Amino acid sequence: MKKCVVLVVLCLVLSSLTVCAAEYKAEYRLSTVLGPAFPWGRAAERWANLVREKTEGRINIKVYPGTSLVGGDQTKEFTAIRQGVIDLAVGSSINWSPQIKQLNLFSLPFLTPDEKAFDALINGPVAEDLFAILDKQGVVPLAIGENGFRELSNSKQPIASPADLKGLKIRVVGSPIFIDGFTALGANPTQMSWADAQPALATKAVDGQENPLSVFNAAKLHTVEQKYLTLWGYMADPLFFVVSKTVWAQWSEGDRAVVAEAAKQAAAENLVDARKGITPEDDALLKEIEQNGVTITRLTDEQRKPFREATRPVFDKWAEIVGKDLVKKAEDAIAASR
Ligand code: X2X
Repeated sequence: MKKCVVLVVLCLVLSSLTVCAAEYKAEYRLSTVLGPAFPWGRAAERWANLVREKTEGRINIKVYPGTSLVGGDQTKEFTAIRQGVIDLAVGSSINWSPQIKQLNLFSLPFLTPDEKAFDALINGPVAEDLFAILDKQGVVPLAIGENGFRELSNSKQPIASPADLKGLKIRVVGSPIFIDGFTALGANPTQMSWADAQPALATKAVDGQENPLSVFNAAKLHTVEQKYLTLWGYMADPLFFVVSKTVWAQWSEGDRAVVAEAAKQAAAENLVDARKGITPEDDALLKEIEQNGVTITRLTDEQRKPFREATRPVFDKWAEIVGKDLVKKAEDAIAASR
């Protein structure tokens, strides 16, 4: 009799384990644009490793950089999460803006003056609103990190005024707000994926691009003719750590908590990583870029003004698209951060 009870219990345990195993996938696919040479890719790896460790391998996440799950077309990443092609992502607001117009908030030219202002956006009521929007769109948002302030580089000349930008062919990212912004500044913007951008710079098919300094340096853009860099800080793109709702529903309550906690930890570490070496206290990354032969132009507030004025109509047009209330909330949060 005793033996029988033991056997029944054993069967129950085993069958529940089998059910568990059937519900969890052997591998969960996490999409990013940049790989582990960059803060962005490191953040994704960190998230995956923390989850693997803390779930004792129950949730096994593999990182797919280069948005390889959507053939490198980063503007299709968000749709692919909704369609179940991608299980998790650490994604930039810029790449998801074609599907979620409110994410263009971060791309409004010169909305966000510095990291303090950026922090006010990713921590307060603005982030809450955006999380609610993402949730409605079919993903579970868990944390926000940062790609970084996007600075302008080119192969032709130092840029200190919109006139210097005139006619330059600039590679821009997925959302049409960038076409509008660079057109307003007199440049000739052309949209392409990150994968296409590097060969286009190398062959001088385009003159310039804009990306955070950590990306500029790790991608060695000085080796693809990018000799001039302007620090204008016209926007920074956040990175959203999300899980597909379908996948989320498969996980136990306890595992969800682990995934959420790990996302928060990876995002907090990413903020430190993404900002390293580009502050007045620690400018090691900037020095390295200069040592690579790049001329850096640092815009003064006065020099930034004509850029801001030229892009104001773009700001106003896109504030309507984003939603006036959300923009007002963002402006209030930034003002309070001063
Ligand atoms: O494509 C870019 O420029 C990048 C890597 O910064 C983004 O994915 C937004």
